[in-house]
Amino acid sequence: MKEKTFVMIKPDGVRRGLIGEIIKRIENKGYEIVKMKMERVTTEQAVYHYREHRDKPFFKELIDFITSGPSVMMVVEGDGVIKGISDMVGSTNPADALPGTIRFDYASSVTYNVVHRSDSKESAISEIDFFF
Ligand code: 3AN
Repeated sequence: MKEKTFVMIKPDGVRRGLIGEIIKRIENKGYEIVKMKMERVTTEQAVYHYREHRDKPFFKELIDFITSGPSVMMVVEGDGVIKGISDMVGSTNPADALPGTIRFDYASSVTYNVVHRSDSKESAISEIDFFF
């Protein structure tokens, strides 16, 4: 079933010149990028986006990082794209990510993990609505 998900190349991915590599993986898989923009996430957006982590000890580091430079935001469409992109991105902690996933191949830590992707149908709908 055709669906849409939200993907963001985080500031570490942009700084390290990984935009092309990540887009290539998405397109090679046959998914379609239907919207895309490059923008710095504001503090207000970051606090809302990561609200479920607001009481965690890493919250400030997370907000400082995600607002530290421009990110590339995309809406990606395809059959089963929410799970497909989650599988392509890999586990939150790169130490647990499988070889061949973006986070295994490029992420240096759980904070600097290169890409965000929606983790469910509900979050895909609300994140697309929030960022586009
Ligand atoms: P994902 O990015 O895989 O959806 P979430 O939503 O659990 O993972 O976490 C959002 C972000 O919060 C992660 N990408 C990471 O930057 C940060 N984060 C999550 N857990 C930790 C942790 N234990 N230590 C530091 N940062 C964390």
